[in-house]
Amino acid sequence: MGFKRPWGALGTQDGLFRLTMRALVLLAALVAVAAGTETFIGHQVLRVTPTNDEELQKVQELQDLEELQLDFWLAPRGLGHPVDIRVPFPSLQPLKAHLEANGISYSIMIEDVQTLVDDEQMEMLRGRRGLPVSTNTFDYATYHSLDEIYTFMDLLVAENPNLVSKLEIGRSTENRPLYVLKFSKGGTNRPAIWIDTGIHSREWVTQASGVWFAKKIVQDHENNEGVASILDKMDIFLEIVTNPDGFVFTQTQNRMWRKTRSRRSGSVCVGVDPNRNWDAGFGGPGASGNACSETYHGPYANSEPEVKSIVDFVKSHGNIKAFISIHSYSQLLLYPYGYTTTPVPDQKELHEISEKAVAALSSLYGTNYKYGSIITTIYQASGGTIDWTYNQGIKYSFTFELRDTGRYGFLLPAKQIVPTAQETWLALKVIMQYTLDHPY
Ligand code: 0X9
Ligand code: ZN
Repeated sequence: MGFKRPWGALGTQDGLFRLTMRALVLLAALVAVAAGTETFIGHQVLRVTPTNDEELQKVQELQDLEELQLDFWLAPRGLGHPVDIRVPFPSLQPLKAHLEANGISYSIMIEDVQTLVDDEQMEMLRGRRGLPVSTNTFDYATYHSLDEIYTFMDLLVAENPNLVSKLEIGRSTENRPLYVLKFSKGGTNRPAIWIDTGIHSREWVTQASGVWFAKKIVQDHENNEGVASILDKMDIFLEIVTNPDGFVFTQTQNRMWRKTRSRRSGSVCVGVDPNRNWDAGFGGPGASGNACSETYHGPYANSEPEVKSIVDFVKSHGNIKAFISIHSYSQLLLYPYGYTTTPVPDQKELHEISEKAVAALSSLYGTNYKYGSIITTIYQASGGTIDWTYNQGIKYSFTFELRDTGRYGFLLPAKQIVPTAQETWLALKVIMQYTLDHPY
């Protein structure tokens, strides 16, 4: 009728939907600001891939520039390996100028971090109807709160009392229970497999995968293609939310929180890197003594209750034969050591198992994984989980870095949860089956 709406397609249902969505996102942002939640508006994730020593040096130096508040999603690993940096909006221009001045090229992996955080938030709110009531109707394809995951565990135990039980191995700094699911067909102190997810709280696909593994174990516990033969001889222990304080913090205050939430006098900075706090090369190169660093090793080994509780559990159990600690992202399967270049005595065997596990993983969706020792494949990291477990005599000590390779990084869309868990499960089964077949 000659009248043109200034907002284009808004007359259509689609336009209305988009406007509603935008209003909801805006509302969510306002609620976030009101709640003191960290926002990432205008933050970008930049990728730099050093190609010579000078560039590598320059990129490494960036880690010490506290004023820029850079968040290294992928720390420097060496020549030819990408470094991913979340850059707050005010630091973007200075950093880009600095890189350009030094002739270092970069690409933008994520244009606006907050957009992905908003998308994730919207996805979580979609279809949320209170706490889960059954593990059969539980939505495995979305991210969940701590309460939902803890309720899921109770449901799983209640539904399968002869297979699943829940242990409290300790309490977090903020006094949250540290729960471990035990899958057992009986026996006393059978040889066992340990799996943990979520020790770094922002690596959300790992806790979500842990939930999926728990259900999968129950579903396949009588299936010989599944875990029947494994569970006939061994127990499985699964700690899904290994860093609950950090996890709650990622959902209420700061999506990008990695560490624990312990405080110490003399520093305003909170938290310890729980993958630098173990008693294996503790405090050595590849960890920081600066309490404000994302790789702060803590005041002493096992200072974090989240770590100490596992240490005590592993020691008192005394019969753990495989220990698998799950992180994201990068698509890697790693074995010790991280703190020293000295190869482990079982290097050849661990390498062969990794090759088979990665082949199984890739067979499902073609996801490409690399594998090797931590120090040769990623970087030197001291005080790490599996270096300690290996030195305790747990030969089959592995750690995964799940999807992806950086398109979304820690903000992996929820629709990738189930495929990630499914493919990872194939690799886990290879390691568990090998452990069963090679008693020691
Ligand atoms: O730096 C780390 O702790 C690990 N990378 S992460 O992005 N997940 O923080 C790498 C260290 C190697 N050890 C393990 N992956 N456990
Ligand atoms: Zn991690």
